[in-house]
Amino acid sequence: MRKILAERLFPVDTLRLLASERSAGQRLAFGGRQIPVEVLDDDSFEDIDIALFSAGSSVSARYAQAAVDAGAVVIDNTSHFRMDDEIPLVVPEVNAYKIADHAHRGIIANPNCSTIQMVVALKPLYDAAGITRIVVSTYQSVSGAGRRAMEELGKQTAALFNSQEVECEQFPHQIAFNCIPHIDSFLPDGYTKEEVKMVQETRKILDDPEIRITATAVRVPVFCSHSESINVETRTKLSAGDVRAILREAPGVLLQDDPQGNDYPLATQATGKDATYVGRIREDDSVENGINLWVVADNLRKGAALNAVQIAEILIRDYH
Ligand code: 11C
Repeated sequence: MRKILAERLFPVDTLRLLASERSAGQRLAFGGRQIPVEVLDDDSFEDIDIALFSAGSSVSARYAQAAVDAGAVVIDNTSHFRMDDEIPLVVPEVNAYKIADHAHRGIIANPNCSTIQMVVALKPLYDAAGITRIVVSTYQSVSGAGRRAMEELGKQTAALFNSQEVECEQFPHQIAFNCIPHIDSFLPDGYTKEEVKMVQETRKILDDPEIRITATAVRVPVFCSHSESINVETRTKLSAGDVRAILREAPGVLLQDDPQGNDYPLATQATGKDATYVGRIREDDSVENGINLWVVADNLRKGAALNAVQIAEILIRDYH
């Protein structure tokens, strides 16, 4: 978030960094200065206009209201408020108009990273032809599970090359050279919470509770950027050429679809970039109006920090 605020020249007057006792006293760089980390408490938000929360659901549950009470607008990166009917769930390229609804509760929710890149790619198709059904399988990088998970992939890879035992702490199984069909916890119906988030959040953001959606979320040994295979059924027919023409003009999307030239979205190339990359566009002849897409985005940028900062940019541009 600090990096993206600085890169985009966000007009920051004062930046305060709030965290737990454990991090207090550290100094972190911003705008050529070293800013001390302070301990978060109920009085932390005096004179704050925008509070970006990204410290887990329990912290948002405990402190978001304190920020609102002090006069700040909260942009929350956790899942805590996402499905609350009074709280807008926003991806600026898709439903920026919903930012107006922050007036009700003073909070705007940032969706799950896997949802964000899917709706950026699908909204233009939804507007052009309607969407009746989505089948999505994800290939999610370890950075979605945090810094320690990234370290675990590195350590396991090194251990395997040195014929040493692999230790598993962040994932239930070895992640190096493996794919784990398990992200977040399992629910009684056999789906994971990550999969259910993709279903529920997509319906809320596209404002269409009728869309049939099913998801399979898989962790893969990639450090950064999530990839998704998306099969979509539209209400009216779109050819692969139509989809390319629509997505070429779509906000936030970069079309990368030249399979003959071996050119298609890749996690390694999307990392550090802001766009949602779409390629491998094909008609699915097994159903009447089917399209297949391969969608890749940097989960830490568009999937999290960038989306939050884009919301903040619209807030200060249009609402203050
Ligand atoms: C992952 N998508 O890759 C998750 C991380 O609801 O904000 C983000 C979880 C969330 O593990």
